[in-house]
Amino acid sequence: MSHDVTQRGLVIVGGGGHGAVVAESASLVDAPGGVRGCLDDKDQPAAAGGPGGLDRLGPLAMFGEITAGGSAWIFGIGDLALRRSLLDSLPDTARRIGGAHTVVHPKASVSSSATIGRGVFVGPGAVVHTRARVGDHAIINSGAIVEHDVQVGENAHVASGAVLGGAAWVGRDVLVGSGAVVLPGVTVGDGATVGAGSVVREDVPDGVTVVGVPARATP
Ligand code: JB2
Repeated sequence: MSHDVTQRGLVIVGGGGHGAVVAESASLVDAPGGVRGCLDDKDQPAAAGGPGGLDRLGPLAMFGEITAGGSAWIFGIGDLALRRSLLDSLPDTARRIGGAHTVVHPKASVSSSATIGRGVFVGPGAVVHTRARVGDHAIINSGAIVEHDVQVGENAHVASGAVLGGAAWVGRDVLVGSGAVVLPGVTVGDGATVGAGSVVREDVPDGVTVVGVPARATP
């Protein structure tokens, strides 16, 4: 096991199921220096070991060293609150971004007029359309559709099969659950959660969870 943070290679921050997906996707594209391994608190995280398994480089507490050392890295963990707290543990914006590396699966489709931030993961079958803007560290997961002129905030997660209609606006740290639909032009505020399969027809305030068809705030 190596703890040399200056080594080349992409570090996956989190070694569970999402880490495995991000690592496999990165291995199919041009990750700088290949995939070096993962950080995880478990000695034997799910993404480690076995054929094609990741090396575990150390615990999540090494995140600061990894970013300060200039390693290329990407979050490989789904928990948005944990991702946010790791980002906020870093001293300033420059270090937050550092070597954050974007991975776009080769079977995703991203418009040439879309803007994709740093540290973003775009999964297989996802579509990011004309003039959409995707913020740093966001996840556009497998089969999600981000329509034209949509904005997705920093560290938001558009889960598998979700659809964001044209010019929808999704804030930072938002989870849009699997298969949910946000109708065109609708705003989902920072830190909000949209339950899986919901259909969001009206704006969602910051921090509020909505579920159902049509989506309503949970009490
Ligand atoms: O505080 C923690 C924590 N500390 C370390 N909270 C959570 N949730 N996980 C923590 N970990 C490490 O993250 C665990 O040791 C574990 O190895 C990893 C989480 O792996 P898991 O497979 O449980 O979840 P995931 O984040 O990789 O994937 C979730 O999000 C994806 C986007 C799942 O819900 C997936 O189904 C989903 N596709």
